[in-house]
Amino acid sequence: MDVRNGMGLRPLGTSAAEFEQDLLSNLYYRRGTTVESASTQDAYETLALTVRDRLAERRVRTAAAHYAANPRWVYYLSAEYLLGKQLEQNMLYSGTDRIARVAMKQLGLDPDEVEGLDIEPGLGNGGLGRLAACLLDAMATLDIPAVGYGIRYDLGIFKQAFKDGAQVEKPDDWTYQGNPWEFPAPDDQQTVFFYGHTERDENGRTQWIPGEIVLGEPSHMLVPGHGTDTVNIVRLWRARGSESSFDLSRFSAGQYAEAVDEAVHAENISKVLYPDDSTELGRELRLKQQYFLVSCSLRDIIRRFRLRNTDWAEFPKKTVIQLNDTHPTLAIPELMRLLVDEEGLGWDLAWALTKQTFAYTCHTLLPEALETWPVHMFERLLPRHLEIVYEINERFLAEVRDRFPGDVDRLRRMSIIQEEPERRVRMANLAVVGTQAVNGVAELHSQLLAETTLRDFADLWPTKFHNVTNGISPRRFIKLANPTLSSLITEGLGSDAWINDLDQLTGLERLTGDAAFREKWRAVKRANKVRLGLGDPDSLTDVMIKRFHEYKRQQLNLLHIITLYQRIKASPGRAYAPRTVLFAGKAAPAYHAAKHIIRLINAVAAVIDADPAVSPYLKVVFPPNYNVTLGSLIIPAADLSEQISLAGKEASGTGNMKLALNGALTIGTLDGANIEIRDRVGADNFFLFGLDTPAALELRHGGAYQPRAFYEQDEELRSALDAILDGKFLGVGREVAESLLGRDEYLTLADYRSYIDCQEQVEKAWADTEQWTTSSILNTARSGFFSADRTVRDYAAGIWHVSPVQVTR
Ligand code: OX2
Repeated sequence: MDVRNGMGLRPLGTSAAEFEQDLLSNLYYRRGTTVESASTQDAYETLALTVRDRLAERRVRTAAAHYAANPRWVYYLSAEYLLGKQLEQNMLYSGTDRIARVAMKQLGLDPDEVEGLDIEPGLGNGGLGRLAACLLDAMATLDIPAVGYGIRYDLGIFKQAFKDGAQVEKPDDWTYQGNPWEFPAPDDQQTVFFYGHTERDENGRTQWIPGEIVLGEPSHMLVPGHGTDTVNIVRLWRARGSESSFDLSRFSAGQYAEAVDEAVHAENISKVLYPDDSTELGRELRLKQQYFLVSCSLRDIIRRFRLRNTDWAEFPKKTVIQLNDTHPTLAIPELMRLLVDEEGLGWDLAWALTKQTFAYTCHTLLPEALETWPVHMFERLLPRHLEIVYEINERFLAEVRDRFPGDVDRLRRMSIIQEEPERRVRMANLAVVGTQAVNGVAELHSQLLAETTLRDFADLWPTKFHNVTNGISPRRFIKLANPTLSSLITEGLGSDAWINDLDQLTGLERLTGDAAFREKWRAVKRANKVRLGLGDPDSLTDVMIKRFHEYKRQQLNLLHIITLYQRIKASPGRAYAPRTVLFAGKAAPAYHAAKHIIRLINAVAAVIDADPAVSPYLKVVFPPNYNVTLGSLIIPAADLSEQISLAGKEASGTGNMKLALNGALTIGTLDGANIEIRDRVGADNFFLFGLDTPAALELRHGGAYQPRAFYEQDEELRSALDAILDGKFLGVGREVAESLLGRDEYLTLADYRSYIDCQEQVEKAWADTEQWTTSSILNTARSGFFSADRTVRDYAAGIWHVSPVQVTR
């Protein structure tokens, strides 16, 4: 049924002429202007609305189909989403990309200029936030009823700029010009409590008397599926002061700042993504954000449940809530509070329902990345939740005591409350105890989680632990990012069905023998380098794009660059294969060691650039402000993908998958999903180096690791580090060299020689263009497994137990 007809609305046309009419109409009625006087911003907003209208119609039908089916829903709770730009994606998914451009030209508008105004909502930091976006995309594409919940931060991830080579951070006021993709939903506003105390009422029920009340204002963006009519949503909450938070009498008395004090305080909750947590207040704000997200979302989930259901026993049958890392873990005690205190359910029933409802994805192995909150802060902000956590813990520890009598050490390790050196709430322990499934994000990661980080829990509940290897959206990361390669693949395979069925890429394998296809393959890669516009398109484009973190080891890449530089300086006459090394990524504002690495890279780049003996062969580029948009330009241009973290540290990586899918060869360690990439693309098409996890653990924890010994034994390594220490690179970066010679936490010096040798293998392979082309095609052909569609199918079958709901016309 066409819902519009039922409502007396005219269907939206599919021709360029009809699109043009709708553009004119939206320009007139929504922006109050005409083509003659429209600004580019008017044109952009109008284009967005005209595209959005086509998806809105599908959204209405999706909501109707879902309501009728009363299915089991997936609710994805995440503090971060890196959705990327919306316009191009929504044009593709609504099938309007071609007609929209024709219509704009008809109206005398420049499509590229207009589309250039689309902005990227940077509501996340890195892989975790982008994974959330890829999974939403795949859920919609697979017709899974789902809602993503998050926070509508006023300011997204900071904009990175360089000043004298050092990172500086600028605020990202992403909705400064408005956001045409957003639908406000004021009717679904929620009320959130903070602080205060608890009381027992006459029935023995606990009541939380709050000390602060904040409003959660929802809006949503559309999450269309590709090649289907399903349009899901991502609902984002923004904090608002309640009406009473504005003090009119103070305002009248001229106390303007004091008058809005309370409102500002409330609104600060959704002000910035991950506020600086180097102060106590900053940390409390972050905990507040987490509870704000959880409280608004759970009430909304319950509201939605009640539209079609009355019996609480049905709740887990209709609801699965996936916790994206520990940030939304407060949802567990919050659901208990709602069920026990507000709904009057008994503890045991409430706990059974809660546990069945939740699942938890862990994204790290680094102990320092496992969140804990001081008990005193938790208690002040969320007094009732602390009582509930204590109760959960007490009952849980009784179970452990039963299973492992007398094992006091185990109790201490597994307790949700850490006692020493300070009492803290361990969020990962709470997340494992309160869920029916826990998963890691790559095979190695899941295995290590069960053997090390969460070992005691895996002993207790072995079947609770799963692996779901991450994946990426083929729509975003090849179809949209790499249109020329996509066309070539479609031409080679004879259809574009591979976009929603990425395993079909294996059909490219037989084309490795087709000379004309190979020629086109190389031409596409070259054209993508020209499009990127950084460095010689005929040079080996060597790419490292990711957050800056010592465990990821950008410093190892840098040592290789310095070694190359010194080799060229030492033997200038030789013919070196030109290489462009590209870095992109941000460092956390307070992470000084990472910022030193950034500064040193920029200094090395400048020194090389200024040296005519070296610059024809080696170039280092570092475009600032890496984000989804910039990634989409870099990834298609890469020949070599640097995935060089210390083995056992990178949970999965997803950039590694994007680069392989776009025909880059990987140089990498046996870490995270690199292992699965290598298994699939074949060892011959992957450059492996470095310690594996057991060797790294032994070296690190054997206590005998001495980075200085490597420095002393290896002349090239010594000379690279000495150059930094001697101030050869604008006097910058001594901290980096000193840290490597001091503790070298991530065994960079131990892996240096193996890495350098492996890079020589890369050079040899690059010299054989034909062999490289074959490897490149095979990397793409064999990357189908890394589609987020496969990831979502794994979640659906192994953890969520949900089925698709078709949206019919
Ligand atoms: C990242 C992990 O570091 C990365 O390895 C993984 O691919 C990504 O999550 C998606 O699973 N914060 N970000 C991550 O983990 C945490 C914690």
